Amino acid sequence: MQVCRLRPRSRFCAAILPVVLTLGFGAVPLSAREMPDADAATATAPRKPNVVILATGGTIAGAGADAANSATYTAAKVPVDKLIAAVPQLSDNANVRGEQVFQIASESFTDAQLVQLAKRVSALLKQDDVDGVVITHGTDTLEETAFFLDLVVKSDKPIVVVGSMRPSTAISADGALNLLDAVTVAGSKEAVGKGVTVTMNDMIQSGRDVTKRTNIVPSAFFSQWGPLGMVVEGKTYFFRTLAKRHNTSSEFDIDQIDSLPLVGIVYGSGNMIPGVYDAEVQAGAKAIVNAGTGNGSVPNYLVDKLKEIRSKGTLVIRSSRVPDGFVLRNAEQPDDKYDWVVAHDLNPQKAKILAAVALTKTSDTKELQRIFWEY
Ligand code: DAS
Repeated sequence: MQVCRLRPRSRFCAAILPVVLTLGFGAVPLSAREMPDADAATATAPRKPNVVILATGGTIAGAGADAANSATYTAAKVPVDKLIAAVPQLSDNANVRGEQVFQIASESFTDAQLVQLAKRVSALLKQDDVDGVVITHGTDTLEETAFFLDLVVKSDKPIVVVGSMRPSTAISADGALNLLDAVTVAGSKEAVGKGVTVTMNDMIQSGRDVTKRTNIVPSAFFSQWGPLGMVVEGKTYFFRTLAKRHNTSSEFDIDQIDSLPLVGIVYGSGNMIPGVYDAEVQAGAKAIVNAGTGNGSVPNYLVDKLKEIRSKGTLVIRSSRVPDGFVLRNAEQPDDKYDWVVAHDLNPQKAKILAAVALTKTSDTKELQRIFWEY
């Protein structure tokens, strides 16, 4: 087209040039800089994140007899490939694949299963082709699993634990959107380094802080220090970060843990039974979390029993049955004098998880107390 180069404004060139450019365009390798915007965008668009869904059971995999059954159903029925197939939008934001690790209601989780799950999460996140992991889980002990993974998986890649309060067969089931939100967070760069999260009811909760506060409604999960953020229509919005050590800043590593020491919990009330503590020690408990009344109070008729089991080597950790606030050391009880540990703001079930993890490294009460301040 030497002619057009010389007289580009001629009628002939004006007519022929677009045709030549169009015909030739496909054959001429243009750099992204020269491509029209649409092609440049495609050429430099970030790849979709690769997210693995580890299914363990729970209501999110539950099925009820009737659409009106929002609370009467059987948990842990639907397999992971059906969970994924039921939400085709999952592939909008990520490349997703699933593994069925367990198929149980989460009240049945054992420490051995916690360790097995954490080892699988850790192994997957070491792979360069895995950007994040989602764990579908029953809601009953979801908070313990999320906290455990927060403590022992040495990766900053997003780990998101998700459940549902209604089975997929119920009217206004919450599982599909919770799962979509979980995959969004697991694939988001903003979630890197934020600790293990829990996506329920549009909220992004910290696995360390969150607890199941109501046992029926979709808004069941709550963190007394507030959620980390929200996930809305495929986007994550973070408004705070976790102040406590977690994942890569944790001193604990699931690759160095094969089992967890036994830790018991005794729930505080009036007229308690001292023999319960002896039974827990005889059953092998290395620590007992005392879910005391008020600020972790211990009845006067139990103080000697707790001092006795401490003197025989069992750790005593004062938590509280009161959901919010935190247990003050040396306030209601002379913890220094009795060599007891306080659980700070951790509820009894989370204090049990942290105590078990800490006991894989130390049984020194000063070290234990440091760990309860820092995690
Ligand atoms: N039993 C409950 C559980 O598996 C059902 C649920 O809420 O997920 O935790």
